[in-house]
Amino acid sequence: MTIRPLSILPAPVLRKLAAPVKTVDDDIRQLMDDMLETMRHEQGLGLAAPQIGVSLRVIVMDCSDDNDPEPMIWKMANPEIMAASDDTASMEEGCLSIPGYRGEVTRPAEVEVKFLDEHGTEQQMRADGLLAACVQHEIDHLNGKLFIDYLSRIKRDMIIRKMTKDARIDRDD
Ligand code: GNR
Ligand code: NI
Repeated sequence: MTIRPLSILPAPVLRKLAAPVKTVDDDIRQLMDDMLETMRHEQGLGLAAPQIGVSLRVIVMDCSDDNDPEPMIWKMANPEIMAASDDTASMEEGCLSIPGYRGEVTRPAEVEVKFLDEHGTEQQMRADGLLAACVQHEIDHLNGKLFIDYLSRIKRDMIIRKMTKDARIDRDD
């Protein structure tokens, strides 16, 4: 397993539509494991392939918590939201690709997601709470969407402006 460098806003790969995985083969399994290692290294709850510069529809998550001893490690290719609840939940979100910023995001409280597991077998999962927010946040990444797109235009533009300026300063070092 390898820790891979993160793509940070305004990296163009974060705004692209990621391509579907054709076959879940050893390369995809390697990608999933690298993503899990990178996510853990960065102390994130989830990671989408575009965040390490790979424009493919692959996400990983580890939303294990103290109340629920069951490990919640997920590796998904081509995840799709099949159903979403009408009732919503708000959560303070952050993103490893937008370090230093957080914002309140409102999303469907419960979702059903269809995906291919690391063996290429079709699976379905039902999520609520933090896991529901996380899986929707990761699937958004595959569609070039970021949590800041749910904030007010003024907040979003402020974050983009600051991150773009920081990127320019970093390049000039
Ligand atoms: O680490 C993360 N925390 C988080 C908190 C609330 C909702 C979603 C997330 S995902 C984020 C890691 C990340 O950027 N994944 O794309
Ligand atoms: Ni993110």
